[in-house]
Amino acid sequence: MAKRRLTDQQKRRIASNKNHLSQLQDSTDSAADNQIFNGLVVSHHGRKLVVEIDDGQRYSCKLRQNLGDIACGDSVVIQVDQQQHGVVVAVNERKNVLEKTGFAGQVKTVAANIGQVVIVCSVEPEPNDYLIDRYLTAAENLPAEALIILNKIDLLNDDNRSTIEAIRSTYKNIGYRIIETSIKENVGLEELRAALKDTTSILVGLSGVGKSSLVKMLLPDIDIRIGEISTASKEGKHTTTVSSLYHLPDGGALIDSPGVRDFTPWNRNKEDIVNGFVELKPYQGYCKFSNCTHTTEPGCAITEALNKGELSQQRVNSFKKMLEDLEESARL
Ligand SMILES: Nc1nc2c(ncn2[C@@H]2O[C@H](COP(=O)(O)OP(=O)(O)OP(=O)(O)O)[C@@H](O)[C@H]2O)c(=O)[nH]1
Ligand SMILES: [Mg+2]
Ligand SMILES: [Zn+2]
Repeated sequence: MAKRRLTDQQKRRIASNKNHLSQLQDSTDSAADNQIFNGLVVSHHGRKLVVEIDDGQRYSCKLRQNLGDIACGDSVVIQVDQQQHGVVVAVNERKNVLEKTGFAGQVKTVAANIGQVVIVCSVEPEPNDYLIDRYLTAAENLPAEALIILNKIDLLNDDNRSTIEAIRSTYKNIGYRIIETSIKENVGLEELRAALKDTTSILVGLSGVGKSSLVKMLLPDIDIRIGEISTASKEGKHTTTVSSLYHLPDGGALIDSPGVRDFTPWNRNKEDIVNGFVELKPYQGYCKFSNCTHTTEPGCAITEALNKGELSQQRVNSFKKMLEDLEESARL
């Protein structure tokens, strides 16, 4: 590969990003024999990242300590030495960033520059509606499109049908798109393929719902681990441990992420929660009491709408639970 220094255009682009100017100057001082590229973070594990540059070449890169939390989907500047070792020297401005709270309340970056959050649920393991609502809140606040996948519909039977029906109608009624898929029976895959075109989507959801299986189905040639689910607990075994980005043949990219283990919401404040429940927004501010908890107060606009059948009880429960969880985390 031809040795390349920073072009004037690259210099201008980077220099315009004031946050990273000092980092870049720092790096170019010692860059005489190094090549500099713009690239995309396609996987990230600990302090090691894999960065893909424009021509498709991938470099395993280290991370400068002062750059903060970098994630899959980040656009970065890397410096590659003669041994082909890369170092990330700057992060370009992000469009958005998806975060979660891990153990002990620590906020972790899941992915950056997301166009669509694809919430993958399955017939087995059974969907968790509070988790779906948390992801929808996150998507609304990024902001990014939200899409719900109901995978493994080949496993529908008389025992689980009503649960799945309830999920389907709740989210369709408030305007979210749901695609039903089965990898086993080849259902919904073309619809999914079309929905993923020309944007960067991240697959999120419980372990074992089939996120990696969907990626494998769309990109049969890639090497990706698929895990069995436990026959006893019907839960996944956390097979995927690192988020990875894959390019789709029709345009667009797909990030596979590890199944969630913890249930701590990552809402920063009450406004995020209010903004996250699209169908509740029209009622906000119409309760008699400004500090209404929407439980037993008279003149509660949300309770009235619930009684009229205009809202879903499950969604209102999630809304209240998210507000309670936020208060609780503020007390900690
Ligand atoms: N019956 C059925 N099984 C499926 C389907 N899709 C995936 N599976 C199975 O579900 C199990 C879990 O699949 P994975 O793709 O590893 O799940 P995942 O969501 O990536 O899980 P984590 O990486 O742990 O988060 C595997 O045994 C798959 O074969 C489907 O449509 N129908
Ligand atoms: Mg997986
Ligand atoms: Zn109220």
